Amino acid sequence: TKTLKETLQEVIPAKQEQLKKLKAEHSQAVIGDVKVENIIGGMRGLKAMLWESSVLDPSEGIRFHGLSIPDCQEKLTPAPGGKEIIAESMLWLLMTGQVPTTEQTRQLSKELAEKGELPAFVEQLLDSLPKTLHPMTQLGIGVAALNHDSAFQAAYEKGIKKSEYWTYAFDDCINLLARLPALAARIYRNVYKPGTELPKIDKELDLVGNYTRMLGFGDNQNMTEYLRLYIALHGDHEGGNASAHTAHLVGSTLADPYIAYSAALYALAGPLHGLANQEVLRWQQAMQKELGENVSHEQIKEYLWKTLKSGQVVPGYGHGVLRNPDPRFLALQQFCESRPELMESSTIQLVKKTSEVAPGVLMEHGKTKNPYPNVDATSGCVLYHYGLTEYKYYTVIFGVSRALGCITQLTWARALGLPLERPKSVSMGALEQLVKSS
Ligand code: CMX
Repeated sequence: TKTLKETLQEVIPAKQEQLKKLKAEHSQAVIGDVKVENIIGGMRGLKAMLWESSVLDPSEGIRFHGLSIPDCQEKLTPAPGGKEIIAESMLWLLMTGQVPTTEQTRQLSKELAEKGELPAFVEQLLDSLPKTLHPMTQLGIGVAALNHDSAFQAAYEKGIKKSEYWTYAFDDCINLLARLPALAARIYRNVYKPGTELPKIDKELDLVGNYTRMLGFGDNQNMTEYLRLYIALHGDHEGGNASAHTAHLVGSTLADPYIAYSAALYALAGPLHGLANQEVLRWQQAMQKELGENVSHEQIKEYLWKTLKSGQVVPGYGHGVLRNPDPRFLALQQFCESRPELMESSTIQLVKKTSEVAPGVLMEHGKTKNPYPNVDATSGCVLYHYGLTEYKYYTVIFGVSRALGCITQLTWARALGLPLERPKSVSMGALEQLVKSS
């Protein structure tokens, strides 16, 4: 059986050829206009970067190399005894564009488990951080510190050819992913369960199986399966979102994958992006506290208006690209609906009821281009139900997941020899001149 790296080695030349042809034959072709609204509107809608592993369609949502979420649920190998997509099979698909065999998936699980231990100095570094420091800040620090052992940085210092960049970047990427569960679980233990024993990595388990065990939820097969699905679904969402774009931008300076991904984590830590899943739980809990049990749709509607009138956003709703309910939201809801015990949870019921009322209220409010729920609207409530109630930790789980897409891009950007990213900025005065002369 070929390893992931050997498979990549086989698929890279064709992609390099495709890019070469695009450059040679179409470099000057015009594919769109730049409007003033793109420049002052956060570059929405501007097609300005290459990203191979997934494409986000505004109405139907994400596809990974052409496969929708239901396609992936049907085709990608689950863990032994499980049903949900696992990180390894999703990574293989993202990296190579191919659906891996069960044997390939298991081999990758083994490789990740073997590489998963943290260097002692990183453990000490994490243990020395104040417990009051946000878990996302801690994760970014831990990931950046792993660059102590960066193969890419060492090779670059020694002097390597551009054509060799990707193999060192790939090795760093795999080591980074392998170590994320131990890193993220250590932060959880330090902050929320001090004094409890962190289990060692089980070489027979998949990445997320190990992560769940290290968090202390390994006995709960439902939680393990939920986290497998959660982590596979949050892995990649094309390139323009803030975390993915940050990893790509920083990586384009030839900073090694660890620091590039550390930077991406801090983009993920903003409330308009990944931190929204923490915000949803915080907001829903405040709603529950104010309104009590058995909340009616009418009461939720009033609470939504109160949030909007106080000038805040409704967390978990809206999207920069999507214009329909997020299929990741639908897949997580489906997970709940297939388990009656989840549907009885008051937290999950409240999230569901909110999703039935919020689109109408947001439409009436009339600002957001997308009144529907995004994945963050529901991702936290299942964690909460299973006992992972510390919602300031939720974005760390997103951070373990988003590595899948970012390390894929970091590897491919080096394999394709993509250049330093450096768009042109303009001042308002220059923009006025440009408008006059257009
Ligand atoms: N609640 C209230 N107002 C909202 C809103 C929401 N959920 N979503 C958008 N709006 C407002 C915007 O703030 C903006 O208002 P202003 O004109 O006053 O600035 C207006 O509607 C237009 O925004 P938009 O074009 O529809 O949305 P953007 O592309 O600018 O922003 C996003 C997208 C996600 C930041 C925004 O919808 C939002 O803030 N949502 C809540 C936070 C959230 O759930 N983020 C997670 C997104 C998914 C992820 O990345 O994880």
